[in-house]
Amino acid sequence: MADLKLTYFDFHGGRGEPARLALSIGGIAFEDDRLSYSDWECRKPDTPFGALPLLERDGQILAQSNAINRYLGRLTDLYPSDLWQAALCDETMEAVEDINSMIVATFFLPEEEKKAQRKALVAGPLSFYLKRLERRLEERGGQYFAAERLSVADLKVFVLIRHLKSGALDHVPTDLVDRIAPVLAQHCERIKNEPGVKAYYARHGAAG
Ligand SMILES: N[C@@H](CCC(=O)N[C@@H](CS)C(=O)NCC(=O)O)C(=O)O
Repeated sequence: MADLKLTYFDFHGGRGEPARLALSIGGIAFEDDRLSYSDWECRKPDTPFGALPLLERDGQILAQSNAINRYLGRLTDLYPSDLWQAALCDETMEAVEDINSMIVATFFLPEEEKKAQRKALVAGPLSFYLKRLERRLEERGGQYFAAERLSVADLKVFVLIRHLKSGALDHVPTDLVDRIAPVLAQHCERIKNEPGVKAYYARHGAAG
């Protein structure tokens, strides 16, 4: 088995979390390299695109969260082998990336501007994407985003929805998902209760 190291920030969420979950569910040993923001400033210049997460495999580096998710999904049987189902899994992960990019763009704004932009996101594209993600899930049976079984797409959506519901994002109502996309909220609960996901958070002493 190759030597694997996953590098990401030291919190239970974000673009690196689906990869940590996939490795854990797949029972694959890896070095869980968690950086503080001050460590990151020193390491950033030497990374391929100046961003995390990174997966190191036998000394070689892979960047871009969804490339990492696909690779680890294949390694852990959490990525569909059927080409069409794989493409549906990708579609979901890219849609989540669209949402992530919109949210991240508000992180470092002055308070008043952040408030205005987040309210506009909630009223517009964020709600639109959540409803459309829900519709895609329903079209595929309402349980999983691809191949009618757990995949890295479900893990990525779970991490996003949990974040939106957590209250960590000022001006994004914690009941937004429950109100406008209840099937996504149910999906989030279901994935949280997947045995591998539960076991991961229990090991890390986190609520999940
Ligand atoms: N397209 C990239 C985006 C990566 C990205 O923006 N990562 C953020 C954390 S989620 C980051 O490294 N931020 C710190 C920085 O840009 O210095 C991916 O999906 O991996």
